[in-house]
Amino acid sequence: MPHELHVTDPATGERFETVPGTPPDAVDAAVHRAARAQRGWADLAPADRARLLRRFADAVDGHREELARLEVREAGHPVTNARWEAGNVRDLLEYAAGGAERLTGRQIPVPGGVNLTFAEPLGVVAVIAPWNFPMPIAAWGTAPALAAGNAVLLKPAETTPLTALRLAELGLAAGLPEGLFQVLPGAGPVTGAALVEHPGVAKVVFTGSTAVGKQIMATCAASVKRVTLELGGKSPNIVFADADLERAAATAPGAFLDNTGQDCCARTRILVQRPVYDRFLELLEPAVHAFTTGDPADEATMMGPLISAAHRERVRGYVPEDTPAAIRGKAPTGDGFWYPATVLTGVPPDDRRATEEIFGPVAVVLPFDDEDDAVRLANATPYGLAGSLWTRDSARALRMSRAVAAGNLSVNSHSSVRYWTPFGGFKQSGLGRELGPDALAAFTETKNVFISTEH
Ligand code: TXE
Repeated sequence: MPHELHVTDPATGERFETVPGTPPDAVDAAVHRAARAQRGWADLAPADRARLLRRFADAVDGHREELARLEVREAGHPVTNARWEAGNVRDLLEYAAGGAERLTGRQIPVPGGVNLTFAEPLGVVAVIAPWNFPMPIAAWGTAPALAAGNAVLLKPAETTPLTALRLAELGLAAGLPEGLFQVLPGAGPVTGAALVEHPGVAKVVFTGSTAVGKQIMATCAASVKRVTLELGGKSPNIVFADADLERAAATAPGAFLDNTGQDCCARTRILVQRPVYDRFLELLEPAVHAFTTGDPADEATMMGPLISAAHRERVRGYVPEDTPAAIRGKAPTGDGFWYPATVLTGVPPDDRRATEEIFGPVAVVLPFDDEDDAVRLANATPYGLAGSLWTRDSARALRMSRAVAAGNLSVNSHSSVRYWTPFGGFKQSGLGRELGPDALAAFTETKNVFISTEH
């Protein structure tokens, strides 16, 4: 059954483009085309693969503003963020190109012969991307997979197919072989499911909800298909009484409002040590109000709308806009999927607003007594993606870094993502790691070969 995707501007609610979805038989044809292209690609000298990936990176760089504007239109991201996102795709392609050149096997001494290992590409990789960071997350899977000699079939989210389609055009124009990197827009349960189930797909890289991630992992288990999962989060921002409180409060809004809270690393549980709890809230209030919300095309905008009307309903399901709040920012009214920055206090730590991923600009502030209490609260969710620790005591920072069960922690900072450091989740936040020096290893299979020298 053919299906269509309607692309809507989240800032105005206007539908401005319709994209045909990819039915299962077209997925099948795409897998076969990708498999053919992959064989030639894997046979290229690594330096030649790297050269083409660098050309692709240059093409992205040359179209950075166009890609950023497309992201503003279909995802509602502030234009300054969208430019960073397009730049991140370029950086990833360049970094992966270097990885292609350094990918080698090993020779391991054994008696009676020679033992070699080969880093073999997997074949055809499916990258299923979400709508919250459509370009970067697509590239996190695509760039290292291509660099390691694989073909990639990218399925963007229903709401954000346009930047992905443009990236595929740029890749082709930069000289990537036809069929090697294809974008298959479509509904998750149709196009996504067909990719996950296809026997010709060797690996699925999925970023999205924990519920769909579990389903995909179960389907992959049937054929032991490789899988990398980046799922949700409910990350803590832990502020100790000995912290630089001004800095902690000034930066806390960005850590849960950036991308309108639609960020798997969003620090939406702000844990504050009791003696500085009131003071922290006093400092937080003006910082939340300073987080300008409005037209994403405006250079000064820091927060745009939510992605869709349906998603806003989901956020409202947790926190209706008339819920009493300790701090509530201002958002535009009228058309567009607007929702104001919201800070809740007095929420019990086991309340679903304090434990489940809302994926909107909502944070809860919870008091704690000491390190043990902070660790207990920090770890009291099924998630373990990210977290921040604010303290001037470096021994405490290290103790806490070891005790908090999360894949990405930052001390006196909120940064969790750099393309050259590893990223991924503990517990139900995911499986495997992306980015960083080992990113290519997730797209190869180690083959061990022993050659006897006896006669
Ligand atoms: O996610 P889905 P949704 C979380 C966040 C959000 C919630 C729901 O809490 O509110 O998930 O968002 C594809 N087989 N995150 O509904 O459905 C789908 O088409 C194969 C966190 O948008 O998981 C899209 O491309 N694919 C997150 C992708 O999966 C399927 C980012 C993600 O969509 C499929 C996004 C299926 N059966 C949401 N069903 C993060 N980790 O950053 C759907 N898809």
